[in-house]
Amino acid sequence: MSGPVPVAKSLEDIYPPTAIAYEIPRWNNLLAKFEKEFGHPAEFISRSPGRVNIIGEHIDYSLYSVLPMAITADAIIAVSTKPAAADATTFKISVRNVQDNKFAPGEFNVPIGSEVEIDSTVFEWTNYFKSGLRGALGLLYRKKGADFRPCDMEVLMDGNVPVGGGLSSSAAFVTASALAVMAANGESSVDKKELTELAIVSERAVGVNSGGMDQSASVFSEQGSATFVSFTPGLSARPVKFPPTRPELCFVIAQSFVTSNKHVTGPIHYNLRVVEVSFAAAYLHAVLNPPGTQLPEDAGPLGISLQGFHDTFFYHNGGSDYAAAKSLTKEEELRRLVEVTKETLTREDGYTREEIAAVLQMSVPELEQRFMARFPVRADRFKLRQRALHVFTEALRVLEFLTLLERPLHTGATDTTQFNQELGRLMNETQDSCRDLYECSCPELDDICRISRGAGAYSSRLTGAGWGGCSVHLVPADKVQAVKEALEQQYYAKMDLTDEQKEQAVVVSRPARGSAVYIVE
Ligand code: NG1
Ligand code: MG
Repeated sequence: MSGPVPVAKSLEDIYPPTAIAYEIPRWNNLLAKFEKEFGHPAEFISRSPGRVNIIGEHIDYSLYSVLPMAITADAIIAVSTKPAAADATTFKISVRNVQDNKFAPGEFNVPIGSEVEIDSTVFEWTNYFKSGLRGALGLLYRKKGADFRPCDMEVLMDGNVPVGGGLSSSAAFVTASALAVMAANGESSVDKKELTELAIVSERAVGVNSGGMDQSASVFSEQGSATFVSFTPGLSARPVKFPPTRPELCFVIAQSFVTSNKHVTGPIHYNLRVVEVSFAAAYLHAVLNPPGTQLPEDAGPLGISLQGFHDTFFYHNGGSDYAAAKSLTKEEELRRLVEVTKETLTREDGYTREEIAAVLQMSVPELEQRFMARFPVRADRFKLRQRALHVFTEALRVLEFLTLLERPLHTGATDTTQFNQELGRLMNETQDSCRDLYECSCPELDDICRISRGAGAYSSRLTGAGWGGCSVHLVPADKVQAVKEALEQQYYAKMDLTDEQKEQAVVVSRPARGSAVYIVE
């Protein structure tokens, strides 16, 4: 799946046939509006989709593999460029949104040769463009040298991934923005891996210490396949097809309409979880690996990860279980880690800063400086046991899910109900673990899952960060309507929703394509 981001020649190269009738007027509107706003036509459009995560929740930042898929909804960004004037010390970016009643235009001048500043304490939609810009510029300066002069850009964006809904509108926007900046500055061929890596790091500038699942799904995905994303050693992604089943399987996405704004809740939700799993990695390492062994610095948001502990535990020369590892499969390694976590992290009620600092042989201020300085968190106790148990069991479920998908089904089987149910069981276990161990569900999402399973879904679970947002359901094709109706009657009817919200509430989604550039002729 590596290689350059494709340059699309027509919308058929980007969308499934069923979406074309909707996309043509949308793209024409973007181009017409661009010309009206800026007085000349756009040169190209960059595009990156949202995603739904099938399985592997809250483990990407612990560097365990995940299985998301891109959706059709996306961010499309029309762009025109102008070379920076010879004597200019800054270049200028003008960013507008098709929905200008909701998203005010932004204009900023960036000093040539310096990093783009982003104030993550102020929540502005243009921050997402800036974060793509910042990442792309970093790469461009590295590639083209210090003399490189970025061009001025005029930008008009249209996004139809629901915001704050767990479908990663943020990653769609950041990756499309970074791609736009690369293409604007003459990179006609943008490497998918480079684009993804820069988008992962630069999205953190917006204030969320996120993992790399969303950007990977958004860039790498191929139509008709889910995307298996791994983070070690290095980022990689490969397509995974669902085998034909009977009954046919559908992915249904249902909104909870509970908006979880990570910029507000980060210190008690998302960013806190990143700290908790990093603490767990350091703690398990300190107790279980031989003194003097270093936990390797890695691509985790805080520079260490449970995956790093895992590798050190089994594979570091002199690491404690080194010998045993030789005969263990990855699944068995994870089962062993579940056992040692239960034996080592025994406190159900969480650990204090003092307790963690003592085991890590640091002072509390040192601990805070190391783990909580860049992204502040609010907690007195840190639930290392529950968080680590979620991560190891979820990483295991992802592998089991993949094994099921890749095990050849009996071709021509007239009934694959058992297989469908096995997939469903794993996804349901994810929901239980998210609710009980990771505490990232909410009563509304729990309700949605209960209703949908009651109406015939094999499985229902939150998708994305949780605490609100979206849910994903694996549903036999002949039960989709029943699930929809049950959710309408038992969940949405109680809410005060606009017509647009009602229309978007429950949709069937098929694995869609990743990022692309389209040159306007
Ligand atoms: P959402 O909230 O759906 O964008 C977030 C993270 C992911 C991953 C999931 C949980 C961002 C950009 N993404 O997704 O990296 O950790 O939560 O699995 O914050
Ligand atoms: Mg997001």
